[in-house]
Amino acid sequence: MIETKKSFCRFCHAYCAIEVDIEDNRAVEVRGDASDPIYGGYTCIKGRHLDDQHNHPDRIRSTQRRRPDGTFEAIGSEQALDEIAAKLTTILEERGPRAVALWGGAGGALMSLSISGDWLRAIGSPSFYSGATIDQEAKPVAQSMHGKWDAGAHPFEDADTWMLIGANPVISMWGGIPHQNPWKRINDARKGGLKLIVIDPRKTECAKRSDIHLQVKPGEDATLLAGIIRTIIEEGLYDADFVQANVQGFEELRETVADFTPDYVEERTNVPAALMQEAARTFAAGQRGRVTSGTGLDMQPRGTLHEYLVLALNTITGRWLREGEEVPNPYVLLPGRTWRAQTEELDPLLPKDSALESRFRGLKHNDGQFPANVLADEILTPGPEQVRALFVMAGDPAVSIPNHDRVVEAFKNLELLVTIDWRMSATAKLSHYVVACKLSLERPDVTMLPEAVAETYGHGGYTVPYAHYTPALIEPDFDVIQEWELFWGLAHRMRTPMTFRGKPLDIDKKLTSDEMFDVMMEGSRIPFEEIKGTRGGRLYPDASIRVEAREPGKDARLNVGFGRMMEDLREVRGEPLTGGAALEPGEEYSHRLITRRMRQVFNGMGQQIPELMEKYSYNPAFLSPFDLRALGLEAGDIVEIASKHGAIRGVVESDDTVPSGVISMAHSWGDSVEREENTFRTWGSNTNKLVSFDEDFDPIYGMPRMTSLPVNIRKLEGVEAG
Ligand SMILES: Nc1nc2c(c(=O)[nH]1)N[C@H]1C(S)=C(S)[C@@H](COP(=O)(O)OP(=O)(O)OC[C@H]3O[C@@H](n4cnc5c(=O)[nH]c(N)nc54)[C@H](O)[C@@H]3O)O[C@H]1N2
Ligand SMILES: Nc1nc2c(c(=O)[nH]1)N[C@H]1C(S)=C(S)[C@@H](COP(=O)(O)OP(=O)(O)OC[C@H]3O[C@@H](n4cnc5c(=O)[nH]c(N)nc54)[C@H](O)[C@@H]3O)O[C@H]1N2
Ligand code: SF4
Ligand SMILES: [Mo]
Repeated sequence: MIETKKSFCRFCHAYCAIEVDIEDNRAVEVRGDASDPIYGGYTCIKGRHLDDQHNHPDRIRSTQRRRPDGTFEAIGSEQALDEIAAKLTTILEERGPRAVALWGGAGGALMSLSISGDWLRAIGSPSFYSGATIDQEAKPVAQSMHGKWDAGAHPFEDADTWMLIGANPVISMWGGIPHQNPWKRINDARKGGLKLIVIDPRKTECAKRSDIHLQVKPGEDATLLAGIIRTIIEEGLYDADFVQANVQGFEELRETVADFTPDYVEERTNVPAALMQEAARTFAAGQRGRVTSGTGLDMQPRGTLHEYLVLALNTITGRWLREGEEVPNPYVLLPGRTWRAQTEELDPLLPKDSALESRFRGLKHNDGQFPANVLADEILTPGPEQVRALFVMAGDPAVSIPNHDRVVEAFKNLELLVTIDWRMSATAKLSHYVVACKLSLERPDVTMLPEAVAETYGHGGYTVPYAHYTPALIEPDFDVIQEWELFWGLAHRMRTPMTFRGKPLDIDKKLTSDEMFDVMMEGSRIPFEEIKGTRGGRLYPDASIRVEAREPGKDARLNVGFGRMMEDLREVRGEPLTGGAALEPGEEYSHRLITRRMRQVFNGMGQQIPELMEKYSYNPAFLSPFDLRALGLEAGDIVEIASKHGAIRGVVESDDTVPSGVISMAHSWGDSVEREENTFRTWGSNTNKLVSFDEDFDPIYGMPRMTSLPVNIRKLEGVEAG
């Protein structure tokens, strides 16, 4: 008999509300839940194939242990935990806690991220690494220099203008447009008069729906943003009252952007001066709405400066909520708080003198982690600080991080590599133990991540007070565990006293997942019992929660002229112009490689599911039809793409959304490691062989140039690709 149950999809962070048909303890069909108040039945192709992920023939149904000959054998999870705990005890005794590291990946739920971090702290190790430092760490770092407006920003719902930079929400479910059916959101809002401005080198799905598209040259957003800010200031289009009452550093900003004249901006960014000015005027003329951004802005060098300019632009145009306004999302699962029309001054997230140093490139521990930049070197380089054991939780760093070859060499060098995943990822294949995990429909969960993400990144979560609790829908009859059980199981065996969310965790009595959530949700604005008792997603509005007045004595101001950022901007103005794709005069590069997200996958997730691979089973190298002709190429041809740091092979595809001189490709493809060189039609090409941590990286969190990367493209004849 088929039974239909409500849940939410966790293939990506959008958490769409779904209905799942279950037959004999197996998911057989997944569709959107049309009754949900905010998703309204929306899903994407990945979500509709969630059942194929759960029932995948290659799914690992028990923990795998590596044999000396490199093959794997199934063992029980309890035995694996005994063995891992024993090995770890030896490493900790011989080397100390810093030798044990953790990679927190993008496939993890909030609970697993929380407990894995708590466990690492409990064993005394600072060696936490995650995708954040090769993603959008620029956002919290920039905010720490600018300050935080306690009441939050204008929501999308009542916006009359929106500016989207380096983000493509209709594909990524990220970047500032609410992630519940962003396609429809944009169309409906534009019908209501919204003016959408998109800044992206590519005519993306969002750019096609914009009123103004600034097709910036990759890597030149600092100049473009400075030009927009200059236009707004020079023409007196800023919110003078807000600036006077709440802002500092305005004169420094005005002086620093003064040299970014429209002509200079046009010459450097390829955006016509008049169009840049029109975008600035259109944005400033709006009363509601804001500028938001995605990875395209942050993966260039100077991501922090870019995000700082985004904040400055929002601030000088007064895009923050004022006293008396209703708080759009006063949170549901996070604790309730007051929302005030005042600035919270933050401690700048610059590595402190006292912070632990990595041994490489002057990078330090910051914001609770070491930069991904140094992970491979910390493993490979002998010394008392050397990392000898690594836990990979819901990530695949063997393909997702730059300096691919060095990362693979490092992982092979570890004494203990433990990965928890549902499949044999590239990292799993290099591991000593691969702990088989439960998948989303097999565990209870809550929609807390979108609330927490909004706190950290300023957008990306819910803009309305929505929450959804789902019980586990399926009870697997094979030996899979949840991530938290791995870390609890180690603490239990190694007698490590630990806390969970700041409260002592009993390491002798194992709670259930639901009981763990009870601990996690203590203090939620709406009692967790009420949320748990509700089937499906629901809104928990409270119109009485309004932005309150500034507290007496709270006189901090939002800072739009932070010294270090102004210095960086002056440095940008001093850079030589190259005209072409090269960064330095005299270098020869024909194209800049830019990042891209593909609808069918979420980073490396989905590449294993045949139903998702019908259009592309690899990541094409998208080029403009003009460039294809100029290079003597046809769609389907094989090319070599070479940066200063490495070369890959790929399959070209014609794409008229890509401008000439640009190549657009998705990351986290290529699988592994021991593959034949020419399997890129099956497995894709790993762009992280082109990116290097060694130069051109952010000095605060080590993120290298991952977009706007100069490359050359060459046709390869006679290469057979599988
Ligand atoms: N060149 C280049 N590199 C990039 C980027 C880029 O744009 N260009 N983007 C960067 C960004 S933004 C990110 S976030 C990182 C991502 O880097 P990672 O987080 O390291 O990579 P993912 O592919 O997201 O890995 C997710 C893993 O989780 C597994 N998984 C899925 N569901 C579950 C589950 O329920 N439990 C467990 N335990 N595992 C699960 C998947 O099988 C997959 O192996 O990559 C970064 N790397
Ligand atoms: N379907 C799908 N969804 C995903 C993912 C996925 O792999 N697939 N990955 C998830 C992850 S981990 C993340 S972090 C988010 C990211 O979400 P987004 O940041 O929205 O990611 P993208 O869709 O790649 O959009 C980035 C845009 O930046 C543009 N860009 C590249 N270089 C430049 C530049 O120099 N300047 C400017 N102005 N723009 C530039 C690209 O053309 C692209 O359109 O998406 C998440 N959602
Ligand atoms: S956008 Fe797609 S993958 Fe993401 S949660 Fe919704 S259905 Fe799942
Ligand atoms: Mo990401």
